[in-house]
Amino acid sequence: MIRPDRRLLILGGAAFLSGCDALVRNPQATCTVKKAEGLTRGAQRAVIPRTALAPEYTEREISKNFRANGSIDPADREYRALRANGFRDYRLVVDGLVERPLSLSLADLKRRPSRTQITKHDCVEGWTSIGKWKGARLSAILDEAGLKPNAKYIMFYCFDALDQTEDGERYYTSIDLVDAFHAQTLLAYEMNGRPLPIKHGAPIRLRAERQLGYKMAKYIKRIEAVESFAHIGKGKGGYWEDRGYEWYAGI
Ligand SMILES: Nc1nc2c(c(=O)[nH]1)N[C@H]1C(S)=C(S)[C@@H](COP(=O)(O)O)O[C@H]1N2
Ligand SMILES: [Mo]
Repeated sequence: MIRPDRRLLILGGAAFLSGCDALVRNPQATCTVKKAEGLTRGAQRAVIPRTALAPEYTEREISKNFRANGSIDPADREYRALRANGFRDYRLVVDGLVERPLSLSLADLKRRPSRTQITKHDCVEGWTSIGKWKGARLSAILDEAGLKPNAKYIMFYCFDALDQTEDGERYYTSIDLVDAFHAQTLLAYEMNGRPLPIKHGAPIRLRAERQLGYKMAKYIKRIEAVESFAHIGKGKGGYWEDRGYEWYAGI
């Protein structure tokens, strides 16, 4: 792991947040999360600001075989047509509680402010993999669209159904504005230096590095800003959330 210059120091069982305390005075400051052994997840949540960066890794630490999970080959007819054409006709729709709804091609997204990061993916099923991601910063896309003051959550609607049928319930999930504007939250179009593979969510998947894997929507079709998700799906904010997973999956 790259040693962050401003890091959480653990000395004799006590946790010192370096740089993180500056966040209290300046919300634009960033600090890096170093997981503290002996601290429960609850205690970590209590001491580590949600804007802190997730740890980043070196090229050498990239997993040889990054696992693919959930859908790996969407059956959706529209998706298959887009895929057959190399996603040239793909448009990402950004709408809902925004001043300027957007419809962005892959080329448009690649022209937006980007970030590259090597991070560890943490699936609730108990496996992790390290990968390198490049994508458009979600914060820049949301600023371009202009969130209305009552927007509280960002919904991600996907092409795939987990039962892999044409009319199955589509995958979806949501994050709040703290995660949406987090510096490492990306609409990723590249993985390990190549176009995002189909099994990992082509053409666009979310990277929200302070969240568990099920929050990182693959095969994104539409992004919607909402005030509440009570009226969407079964009302819990996502496909897995509707089936009992916690809405907040922060790590
Ligand atoms: N659209 C969609 N997004 C998804 C899933 C899915 O089945 N469909 N699975 C989720 C889960 S549980 C995990 S762990 C990650 C897996 O991403 P990967 O296939 O790149 O490892 O994607 C998440 N996003
Ligand atoms: Mo997962």
